[in-house]
Amino acid sequence: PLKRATLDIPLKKVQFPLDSEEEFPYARRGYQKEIIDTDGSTSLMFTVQSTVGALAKALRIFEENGVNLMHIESRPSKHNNGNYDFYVACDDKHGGLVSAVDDLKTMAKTLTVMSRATGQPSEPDTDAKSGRAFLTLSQTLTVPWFPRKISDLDRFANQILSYGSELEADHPGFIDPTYRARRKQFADIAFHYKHGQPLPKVEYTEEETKTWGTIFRELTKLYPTHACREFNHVFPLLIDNCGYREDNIPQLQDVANFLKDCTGFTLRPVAGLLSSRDFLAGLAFRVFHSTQYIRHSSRPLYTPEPDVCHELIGHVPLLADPAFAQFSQEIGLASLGVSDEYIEKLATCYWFTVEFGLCRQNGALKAFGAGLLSSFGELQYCLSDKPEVRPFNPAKTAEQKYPITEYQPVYYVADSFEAAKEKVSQFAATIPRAFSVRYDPYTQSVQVINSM
Ligand code: HBI
Ligand code: NLE
Ligand code: FE
Repeated sequence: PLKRATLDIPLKKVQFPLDSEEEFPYARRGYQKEIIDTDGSTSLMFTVQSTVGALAKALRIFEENGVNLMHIESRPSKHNNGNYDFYVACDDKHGGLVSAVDDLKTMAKTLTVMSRATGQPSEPDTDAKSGRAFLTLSQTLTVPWFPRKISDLDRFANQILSYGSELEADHPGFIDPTYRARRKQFADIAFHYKHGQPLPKVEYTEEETKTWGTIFRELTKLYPTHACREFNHVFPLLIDNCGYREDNIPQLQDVANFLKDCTGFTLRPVAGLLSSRDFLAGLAFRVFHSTQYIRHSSRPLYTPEPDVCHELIGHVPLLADPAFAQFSQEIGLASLGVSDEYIEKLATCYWFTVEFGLCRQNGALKAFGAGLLSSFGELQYCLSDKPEVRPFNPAKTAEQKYPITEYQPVYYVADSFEAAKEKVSQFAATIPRAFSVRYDPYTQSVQVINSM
């Protein structure tokens, strides 16, 4: 039986640039799903029996339905003798895609629709014995659109999540009009950024630099005893090479140059919070979306939101570590095209490692999570005897609920970045997905391989 492809589930849209006060992107999570339906963002993957004219017949279907093809690839199917896989990207300006999909179903052996506008994807069946995902013949799947090349990340720029209910409306950053105007400036810079451009240079105010200075000074006191070995190894290099100083907020471009040399990671300015799906997809390309604004000066030592201090002090040092970079990319690759349910699980694994992870080194607990390493308050708390600590185990950790505006009640402990990466790959292999992905660093693109 054929399943119907769902191509247009309406989701709430956010307009950008944001001008009304209410739409100012602010807090983490608790937000609704807001996806702008971008054009040209649907791809289809289908398999046809290799007979004379099979491709021409399939192409005619697009033509007849007024669907413009922007890209096409073909290759022999992996397991099905005599079958060919086609991968096409199309632009559905005239709305003929739904009926083209219907027509294609009459001839295609399998059909996968990957669409930015898809809400919940359908999932492939899973073989009871091997646990592997497979497609039955003529089964249509919908898969959420995901970037296939690094410049596709430009599409995320206008998909910023607006504030949720969890951050109190009396938060200083929320009511101070000068601060809000400044935040709007930063949002505009990021909104106009395109892949390949130099990272925008920002002149920070005296007040902003002072806030950074307070954080920098207090945190650097704790690192020798509280941060993991890899972090303490890289931090002095950032001081030497990237202008990390108490009286200077480093520029994203200088930091990105350094990261590029260490692990190939790059930074991209981002206007605010991205959805977990988009944020994780960036990691698949070794791109870290970085905010450039700074937290409100009245509460320097803890903020629930990412800001330039959190990104540069918390995240950047470990993105320069090869094993950690690989671990981060692994989570990113595992996330491409999976269902919302699994995005949530991977985001939770990300939360308890990259953001709030602990590790054991020479018998002592140390922090490696960026949310800990950028918060003077939580960095002390996490190694005290107050919170609970458990071993990191992706399948179980992925189920853990967590607060986002206060210190974590539970932390997870990884043995090493290599071991954590291995565990994440094993977990990723259990996620149902009708295709596998392979990252090609030469072209900075993801190859999609029909794995049925
Ligand atoms: N968006 N801009 C931005 N920065 C983050 O650190 C971030 C995000 N979206 C989601 C997210 N982090 C994670 O906590 C996970 O949900 C992936
Ligand atoms: N709580 C962190 C800090 O104050 O730097 C930010 C966490 C962002 C996830
Ligand atoms: Fe973060």
